Amino acid sequence: MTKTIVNSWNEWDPLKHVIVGRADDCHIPPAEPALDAKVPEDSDMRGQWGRRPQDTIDRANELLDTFAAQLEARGICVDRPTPIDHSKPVTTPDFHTDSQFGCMPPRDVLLTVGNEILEATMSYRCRWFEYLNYRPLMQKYWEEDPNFRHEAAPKPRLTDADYHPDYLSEKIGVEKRLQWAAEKFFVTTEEEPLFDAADVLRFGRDLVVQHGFTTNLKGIEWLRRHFPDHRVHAVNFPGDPYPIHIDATFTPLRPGLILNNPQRRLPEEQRKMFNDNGWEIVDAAQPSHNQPPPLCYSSVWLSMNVLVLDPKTVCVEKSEVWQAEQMDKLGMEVVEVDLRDAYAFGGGLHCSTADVYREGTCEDYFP
Ligand code: DAV
Repeated sequence: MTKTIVNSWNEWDPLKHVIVGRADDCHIPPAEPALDAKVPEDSDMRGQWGRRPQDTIDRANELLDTFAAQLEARGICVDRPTPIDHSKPVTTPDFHTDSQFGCMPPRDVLLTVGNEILEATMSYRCRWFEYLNYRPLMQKYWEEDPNFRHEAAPKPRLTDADYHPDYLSEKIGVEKRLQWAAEKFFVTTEEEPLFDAADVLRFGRDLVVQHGFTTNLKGIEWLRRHFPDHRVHAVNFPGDPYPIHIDATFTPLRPGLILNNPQRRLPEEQRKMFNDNGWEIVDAAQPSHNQPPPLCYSSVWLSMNVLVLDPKTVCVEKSEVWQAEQMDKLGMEVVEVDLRDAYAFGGGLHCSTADVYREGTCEDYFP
């Protein structure tokens, strides 16, 4: 008898098995082009690097462990990665960086499409070896599930040719950044295919991919050729001056309903597939906070970085009361999860997890 371990086609079918990241040994990596482009100009992180303070690691782990236990209490199987030593440098024939990032957040590295888990190329040098944190799990799934496809996208060179030097100046200013984002002039060049898994949203037969700092057009074309049975759609959100990862911008909750960040609206001409098929795109509620927590890369919009457990149930961060209220109005049962003190490690509830198994099959929502 064969056992199916890996199966997940979208962001909302009933979740049965998931990976939750760990904060162990997470580092703030030294400066490098694509990472610097994402750190807001007024951030407390500019110029800092090294291992994150132990008390923040312990606190984040406490919250991640509690989140995992909450999921398990709902009958969801939870796996955890095995941290490698992130203080080790990354040296290849093409580049060197003095430390790595961590084993958070798994959503950035692992893209689950059906019976496949694909390791993304990544676009930060400090994240080049991040997949190693998940290899023990990938090997286990591979041993136990004869249909599991474990795939890795070609490792990129990540030479200086991958990054636009214009983004390396200290002070660019938000106005200039917004203009560049509108022109789709991002920090990464088209030297070679680059993508982070968290730029991809799964809608059954359709994959919606954000073109931004961490995913370039060649990365999207690579995904198109790699998944020939899917339709792959490139989207971009001109209102975001630091566009990385789609999951604090565009959040499908169930078939027919998507939350969109009101500061990063999907351009009208990219809405056709949703409009034509009766999907509703609603503005997400305002975040509860004016500032991200200390030493955090992400924006306050982690408020909408929710984890959907099934089309009627969603995990929302505990302090995000406006987002929870909106979910309630949209007919979703809200599960509160305390995770804000782990945001600094790379993101919210969606980021901190990666799908292994959701019930359901590959459906065509945009026929
Ligand atoms: O709004 O800073 C964060 C997404 C993290 N995966 C933002 C995007």
